[in-house]
Parts: sequence; structure tokens; C-alpha cells
Amino acid sequence: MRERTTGLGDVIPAPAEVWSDPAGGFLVGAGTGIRIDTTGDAGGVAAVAEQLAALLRQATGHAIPVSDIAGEIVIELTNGLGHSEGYELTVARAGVSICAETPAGLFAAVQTIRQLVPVRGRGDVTIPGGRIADRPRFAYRGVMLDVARHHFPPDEVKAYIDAVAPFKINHLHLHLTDDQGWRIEIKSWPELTTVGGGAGTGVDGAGAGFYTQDEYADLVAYAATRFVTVVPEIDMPGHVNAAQAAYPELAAGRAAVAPRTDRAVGYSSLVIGRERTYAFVEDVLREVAALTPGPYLHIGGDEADATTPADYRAFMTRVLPLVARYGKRAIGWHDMAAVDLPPGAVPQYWRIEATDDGVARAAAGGNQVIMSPADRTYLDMKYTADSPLGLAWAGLIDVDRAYDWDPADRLPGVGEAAVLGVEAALWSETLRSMTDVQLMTFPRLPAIAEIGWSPRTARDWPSFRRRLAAHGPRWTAQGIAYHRSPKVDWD
Ligand code: TNX
Repeated sequence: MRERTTGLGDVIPAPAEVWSDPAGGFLVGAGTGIRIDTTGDAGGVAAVAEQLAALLRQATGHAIPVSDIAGEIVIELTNGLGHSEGYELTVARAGVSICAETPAGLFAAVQTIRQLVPVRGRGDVTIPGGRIADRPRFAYRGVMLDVARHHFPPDEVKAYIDAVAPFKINHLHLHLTDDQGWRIEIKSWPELTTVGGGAGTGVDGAGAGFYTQDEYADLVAYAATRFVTVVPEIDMPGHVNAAQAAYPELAAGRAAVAPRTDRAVGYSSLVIGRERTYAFVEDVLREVAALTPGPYLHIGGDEADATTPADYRAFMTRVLPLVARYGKRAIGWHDMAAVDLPPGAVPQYWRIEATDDGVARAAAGGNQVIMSPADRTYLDMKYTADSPLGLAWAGLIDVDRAYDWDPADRLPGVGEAAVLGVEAALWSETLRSMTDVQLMTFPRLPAIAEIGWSPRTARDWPSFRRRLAAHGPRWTAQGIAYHRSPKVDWD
């Protein structure tokens, strides 16, 4: 292992502005404490201060008390920084000051500090000196987990949230339904999960399970403690074989539909001209919206190859307003930009082509876009031809390729202002375990996280690969599997 000097800015994503002061580090010692200022959102501040204390205790073995009376590390809300998720962090010999306009900003600052101290240790630790003024480039920085092709239980998803939040990822998109399984309990349509989440569901029948409404609500609440907003996806009008196997009344012939465990896509469709379809859709959207405090509800809309273009337009035109009726902002895979989108609806670009007329038209009409080009952000693509896991339809993606693109340049007609943010998508056709999920996520997700957060001017591959190298031993210490890409000189 090579010795390196870590500076205050040596974190992922790269902060917006850093002034390093190598002489000014703060020693976290046996007597160090955290002081919270309880004016403002006292509860939110205290919760984040406790998370900072917990990570410093792990790093040093010291007690690190939190109080509103004394402590060299001061964490507080301030006005006037100009960004709700931004923060300022000042580290000097005499102490550390952390301020932000919101608890989310304080949490972001704590993730910066997390990366500057060991995961685990016994004894004093120095936080490098200087000052950071940081804020995100894009509001939406997401990761998607496909829990339909293979289900992952709540505790594993919580651990996944803990692994991604340090990179300032602030949305977790859960792909809850697909041809091979239905993974969220819907009380008014109970067979969706008793059949669609039961034994033998998932690709190759190897991914059974579902979230009860209580489990889902608990997961959403857990994510919120990490300032991660859950975005639930109900994929329609295609990708619905599991729903039709549970309820044949949703299928064209109204006759029994066989469950499917293969990887094919594009063969199933809701019946667009049947009223019962919309009763189903509305019940599902109402229940999922009621369980979801976040602003977004994702309605899929991809690969509806078994729906005629006219039917697809009719369906989307009717369903998009339903999302708004239940108080949510619709996200859909960009195929949905085939219709005139209502204000606020968000197409998510997922293809590999250089242009997309529908998305450009939506952007011209004022809709913001989430960028997930599959040839850069798809975490289920193989790293190299001999990667044991993953698919290759969008190409091979090693970490340098995941890093070397820009969301504001990707599609003509979709510039900086039209980009809501970026999302990395992890489809689970070939994944069987959390270890598989981790291997595909790391180290590529940190690349996408930096693209979503850091200013363009701070983006630099040599710098990124050096900062990334330091995460190898950190992941090992946390029991997180990662791909040891040869593009990085791992510590
Ligand atoms: C395309 S990306 C799909 C998914 C597959 C994925 C595999 C998208 C919106 N649809 O159904 O799982 O490719 O990479």
C-alpha cells in the first residue's frame, strides 16, 4: 500500500470549491466533542450530528459526546448559502465548523468528512485543514435497483442505501414490477404479490419475495434518515405479465396467463380500451402514492412493443393526469415522450442513440429530463467481455467510460437547464445476491455520482481515479464487494 497525503478536497464527488490548508488540520482526540446549535430545525441537526459522532467514534474509538454546550466541532443551520443541499466546511487546528441551510446540506458535509477519516480505527485522527464551499450541480442524483427480476429484502436495500448515500446520491428508484414479478403489496389487488411475489417468481424462478406496505413504508423512512428519496416504479403498460398472471382480467383473453421467468422483454401489455384496466391502474397509483412521501412516482412506459403506438398514446394521456391527481410528479422512461407531457412530468432517457426527438421536444416544452444513457450509466452492463455478471447490449462499461461523458452534452436540445439530474440503473436479470449488486455498483456509481454533483470544471479523470483508489480498502473494511478495475491503481 502506498502512503498518500489526503487533502480536504480528496473526496467523491469532488467539491465545488476547496481551499486546502495542509498546516491547519484538526486532531480528533479523546476530548473532542460536537456542539449543536439548537436554533432552527433542532431535531434535524441533532440527528445528523449523531451520525457524525457515530462515524468519528468508529474511526477513533473515542467517546465524541454531542451537546449544545461545548465541543470543537460545531454543526449548525445558517441562512444565505444559496443552496438547499449545499454546505460550508471549515477545518482548522482549533476546530471544525459545518454549516448548511438544511439538514440535507449538513448531511452532505458529514459525507465529506466520512471519506476523510478511516472506516474503523483506535486512536486520534486528523481531518485535513482548509475550507470547502460545496453545492450540487444537479438536484436529482439517483440509483435504480431492479427488485422485480430478482427481489432483495428490506435489510439488504437498507445496507445498499448506506453504501450509496456517502457519494451524495439522493434518490433511490425501486423498479417494483415487471414481467417476472410484482414486489409491492397492493391491498385492493392482493394476488399481485401472493402470486406475483411468491415462490418461483423472478428470472429463472430465483428471485421470490415482495415488500408488504409496512416494510415499504419503513424502507422509505429509513432512506429519509440518509436524505435519500425513494422513487417507486410501477411499469406499464408493458412489462405486466406478473400482474396478468395474478389477474387474468387484465389480459386480452381474460384467460389464465402463465407466469414467466425468462428474460424476454416487450411481449406483455395492459388492455388499453378496457375500463377495468384503469380501475387497476388508479388503485395501484393511489396506494403507492399514499405510501410515498417523496414527490415522484415512476410509471415505467418502456419497451411497450406489444402496445400499438395509438394505444400507447391513449394510455399515457389518460394515466399521466392520474399521477398528478394523487399529488405526485410523474417520471417515465423516455418512451413516454411520444405524447405531449404535462408540465412537471419527467422523461428518463435510457437509450444509446445520439439523438432523441421526443426528449428534445419535451425539453423544448419545459419538461426536465433525467439522464440515464445506457452506454454510460447502466450498472448491469459488463465491465469487460469476460465479466461473469451483467449484459452487454449497450456495450462494455468500465469505470473510465462511466465517468467520461456529460449530461448537458448528451442529447441535442437537452442542455444544462433541461437536465434534472442523472441516474445509474441496475437491472437484475443476471444478479442473484447483494454481492452481485455491489460488484456491479462499485466503482461505477461513484463516477455517476460525481457527474451529478460536481461542477464540470472540477471533473478530471486522473484526479478521480486517484480519489477512487482510496475507496478500495474502505469498501473492504465495510464488507462491500467491488470490481477491481485495472483502470485504477487501487490502494
Ligand atoms: C432495457 S432500460 C430495459 C429493461 C432491461 C434492461 C437490461 C429499460 C427502460 N428497459 O427491461 O432490464 O434493458 O439492461
